[in-house]
Amino acid sequence: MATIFDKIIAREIPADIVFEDEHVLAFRDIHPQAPVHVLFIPKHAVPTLNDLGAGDEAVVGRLAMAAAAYAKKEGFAENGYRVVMNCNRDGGQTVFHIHLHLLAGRAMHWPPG
Ligand code: D5M
Repeated sequence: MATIFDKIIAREIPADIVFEDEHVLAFRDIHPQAPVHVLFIPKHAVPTLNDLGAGDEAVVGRLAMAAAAYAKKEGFAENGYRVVMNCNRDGGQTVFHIHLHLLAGRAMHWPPG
């Protein structure tokens, strides 16, 4: 089922896009939880982590590598950052198109809420 992220990929609704390549799109979260809060999504929609299958190894790998490259480019890689993927109800997932949250610009707490 199409989600709001498909509309962002299709440029049907606006987003503050910070990175794009053939497979990955990254844009600022509309409800930022840190000074830097960017979502990295695959252009090929997969609803949740549970739906990844054989041959999808690169899907999540590309998100992680794009996030790390962005952290280096923006200069906060050394101070550090957090990446999070929420899955289903107890994980707090609200948009069912997998996405990697990149949070930075403040010290993170552990355990997360
Ligand atoms: O995270 C889903 C995230 O998606 C949540 O932090 C808000 C964000 N979101 C929802 N709609 C938009 C639009 N239109 N632009 C940017 N960001 C958006 P989850 O892990 O599913 O809870």
